[in-house]
Parts: sequence; C-alpha cells; structure tokens
Amino acid sequence: MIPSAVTVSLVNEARGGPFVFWDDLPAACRKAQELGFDAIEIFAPSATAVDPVELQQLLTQHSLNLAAVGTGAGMVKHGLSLTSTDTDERARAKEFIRSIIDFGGPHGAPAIIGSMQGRWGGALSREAALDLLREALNELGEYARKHDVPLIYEPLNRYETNLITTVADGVDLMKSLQTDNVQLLADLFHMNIEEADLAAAIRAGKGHIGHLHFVDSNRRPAGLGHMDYAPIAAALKEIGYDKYASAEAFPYPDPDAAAAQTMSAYNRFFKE
Ligand code: LER
Ligand code: MN
Repeated sequence: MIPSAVTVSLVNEARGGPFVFWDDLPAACRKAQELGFDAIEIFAPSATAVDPVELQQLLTQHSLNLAAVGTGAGMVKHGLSLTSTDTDERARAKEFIRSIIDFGGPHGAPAIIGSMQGRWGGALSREAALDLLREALNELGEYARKHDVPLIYEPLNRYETNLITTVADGVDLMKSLQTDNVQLLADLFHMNIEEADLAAAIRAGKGHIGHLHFVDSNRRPAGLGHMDYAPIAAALKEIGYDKYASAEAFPYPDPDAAAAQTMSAYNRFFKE
C-alpha cells in the first residue's frame, strides 16, 4: 500500500515552483482531507514558521499525517549549501537542516535534502564535493535517528545539480555512507530527464527508495504529461515500496484542480 500526499509551500522565494498548495496551511489541510489524501508534505521557510501545536491540531482535525518536510528554503531563502567551500556556510547549512529535522521528526516526517546538496565546480572538484556531501549525510542521517525517522536524499536533474542525478548513482552514494539511515527520493520529474528507463531505475533502487515525488514529465500533476505510469507502478509494487507518493507538481491549472487531478491519477495507478 502506497499512501498519498500533497505538497504545501509556505516559502515566498519559491513562488513559481512545483508545489500544489501555497501559503495557507489550514486551507491546504482542509482541501487535502476533502480529496482523500493521507498526508501533506510541507516546504517551510524555517523550522519556526509553523507552530508545532497548531500543526498537530490541523493534522488531527483533518486526519492527515505529515509525509515529509523540505529543506530547500535553506538554499532559496538563506543561500546555504552543504557543499559550499566556506566552512562556516556548511555549518549553517547543517544547522538549518537539523532544525527542519526537529520540526518534522515529532510528526514522524523525514526531512528531504534536495537543492541543499549544491554542486561541484570552480575550486571544488566533484570528488571533494561528494566527500562533503557524504560527511553531511552521515552526520544528519544519524541526527535524524533521535526521531526514529530516516533522512531523505534526492537526486536532481542536471540543471539543478551536477552531483548525483540518477537513482543508480544515488544507490552507490547510499552504499558509500557509514550511516544506514539515509534513503533516496525518487522524483519522477527529475527521473524523466535523467533515466533511460524509469521502471528499471526504480527496480535498481530496491531497498533504498524512501519517498516518491509523484508528478508528470512536464512537472504538471500526474496525468497531464506523457509519463507512462503503469510500468512505474508495477516496478514500485515489485520492490515492495510502501512509502508515500507525494504530489510535488506545479499548481496547474490551479491548486485545487492540480490536487484533484493527482488524486484521480493516484486512484488509478496506486490505490489497491
Ligand atoms: C527540486 O527540484 C525538487 O525536486 C525538490 O523536491 C527538492 O528541493
Ligand atoms: Mn522533488
């Protein structure tokens, strides 16, 4: 069984980005429940932007879980990266991520490292950048244990990172870590750009995939692009994937319609 989730962004600097609901967390929770989602995924500007008591009340009131929390605001709002050549900036990047881990952890939600991974180039070689990334993932993966949640690492497409862009390279990275508490995020949009065969990539990720961004080839909601979901759903079933399918897609044509469209595709391909 793969539960469903839908994204909510509270980050002004991320406007135009691939998030279904925006700005109004209570309204997003109402709509998510109305459409039958199991959970929401929150992209917050900081760990203190959402009152934890209010969040718990909203989740309880609407019978929702918290699927995951994004850390990308550390990059888009605060300009931080885990692979910066500046030691102080790297420390602040880790501190920001620890705060987001502590925000999601009490709700059982893992934090996602996406754009915070940065990129190599200039004075920083690929190997040196990967060493910095490994060091951060080891440290933050172990930190997440205190909430009994994993840390989620997301390979991105080539226009967003030059570090790890495929699931197979992500698996190699996972195997090179000291911690076993980091899992991969398979984002179907990034995979559509980078993978030769999405279903094969998912099978190669067996045992390592801990979250899924459910979206179409053009980053519109599932069903509004040319993604072939049947083999993807079959591969997820084959590897025993039972974590979230979370809609990280443009609010196209508008947030409510995007969420409804996602739910209809979810019911078609993932509901058992
Ligand atoms: C960014 O493209 C993305 O997919 C997010 O999930 C990570 O910040
Ligand atoms: Mn994503």
